Amino acid sequence: MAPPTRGGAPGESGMERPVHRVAVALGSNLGDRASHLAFAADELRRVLQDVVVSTLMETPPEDGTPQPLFLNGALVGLTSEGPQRLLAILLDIEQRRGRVRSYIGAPRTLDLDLVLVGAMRVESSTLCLPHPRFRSRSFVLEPLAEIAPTMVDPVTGLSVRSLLARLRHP
Ligand code: PH2
Ligand code: MG
Ligand code: MG
Repeated sequence: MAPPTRGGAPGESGMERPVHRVAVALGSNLGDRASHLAFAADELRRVLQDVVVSTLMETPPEDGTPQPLFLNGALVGLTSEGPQRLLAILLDIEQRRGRVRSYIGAPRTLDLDLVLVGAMRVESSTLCLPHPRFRSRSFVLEPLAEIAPTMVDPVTGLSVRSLLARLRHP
């Protein structure tokens, strides 16, 4: 895979794709949760540059049937891959950790959600960007605010820090 460009001086072809900052939400509530999340971070370090991983936090399950506590975190990194390719990479990592989709919202060994890809907005049958529910999820905003407080939601124009403050003090 060609290394991503960093903007600024173009290379010989002048056709490099732009680099964007990506935010991924990490979750697990089945099996060895910490090891599933560590696996995901290791795999994502192979495809993203300058990866930063948040503290992991145990959180009660939100909006679903009663199920085990989650271990949640967030990860940011740089890439020139497009969103569909990133989604395919995340789904592949989930599968290699034994993710089984028995029903919507089922407990999962590993859930990797694409939250933000730079300022991109995507609405396809397979992918919505920004993630449609991340603004109301403290288990996404809290760890993300720790590692990327100034990252901006292109829909509201608010930073992750502001989104978290708004969620805490509506
Ligand atoms: N993920 C969900 C639904 N509910 N609750 C917590 N605490 N953590 C999650 O990662 C989570 C959830 C859907 O993916
Ligand atoms: Mg999810
Ligand atoms: Mg998911």
